[in-house]
Amino acid sequence: ALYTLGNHTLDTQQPDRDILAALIGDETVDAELFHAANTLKIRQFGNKVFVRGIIEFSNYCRCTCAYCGINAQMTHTKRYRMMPDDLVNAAVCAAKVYRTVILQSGEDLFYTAKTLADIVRRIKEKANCAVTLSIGERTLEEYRLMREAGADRFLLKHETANAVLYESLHGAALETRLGAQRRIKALGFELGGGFMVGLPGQTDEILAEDLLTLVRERVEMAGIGPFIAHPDTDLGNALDGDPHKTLKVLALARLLLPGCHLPSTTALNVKGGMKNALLCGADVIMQKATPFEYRQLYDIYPGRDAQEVPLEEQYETLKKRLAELGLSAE
Ligand code: MET
Repeated sequence: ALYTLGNHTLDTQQPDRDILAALIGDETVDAELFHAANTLKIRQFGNKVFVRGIIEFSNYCRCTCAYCGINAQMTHTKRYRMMPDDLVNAAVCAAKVYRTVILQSGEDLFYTAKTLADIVRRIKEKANCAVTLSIGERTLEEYRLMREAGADRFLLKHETANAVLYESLHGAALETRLGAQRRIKALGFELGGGFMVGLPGQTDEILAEDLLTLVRERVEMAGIGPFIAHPDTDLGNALDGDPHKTLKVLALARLLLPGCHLPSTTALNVKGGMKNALLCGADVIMQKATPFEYRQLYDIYPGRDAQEVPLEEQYETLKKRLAELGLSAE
């Protein structure tokens, strides 16, 4: 499709990096951009919002991601991990409310691929839900065990498409991450990618490259959230990402990837952006289904909602909020 936005023309078949960057930087196009993204989202999904339950089952992590409050260097973080039986039970409970359950953790090798595969298999035996894994980088053979056990989808964001910035934040090469995404995709998982908006040193050209990376890697879902500085990390004094710019990038992602699932990310919700996200391209919401005792401890960035509201009640509250926007939970 061709979109005329202000004095820019975006060809979504042949998206141009400089045009995307110019659109991100030009505030006169915002109203038109948001309108185009919302129109396309409604054409794709009607007034439906897909609601997922996420269980954050371990905050142990071997990685040193500079932005992350549970990275391996956070020696003051109180660590927890759920035992497999407890995780299966929590997932089966979550599946009574949500049709998709996301299992997320730090990169915690306590859970071997076989352990994770067994967990997935048991959940799929007991509950009629889709299972999404978000557990970081593993080998092809490890991912294969999880896929064969019935895991449907996998979230692994590229975080930033700029190789220098990626390496400075992760102490590892961007190609390593892209390689893991390609293994996931090759095994037939639905691949969820995504990135942060407002990282220190990020430019609009880099954000344009982030959008093109989603297209190139053929992601089926993409989480796009503002960077939020965690005070205990090396980036503790950095400025947070701009929620408004995040919405613009989200809207552009909708135009580039019409059928892609785009959550209103938890980080954007923290910044009060949920309503706006759902009105400019997002079609997915993630709700916490982590057992109450662990919610505070999964401290990846500050301001996250650790309220102890039972899942059914949380879901009813969300449905009411969505109804006020003319949307219905699916
Ligand atoms: N460790 C996983 C990843 O990096 C899950 C999200 S980060 C807490 O993809």
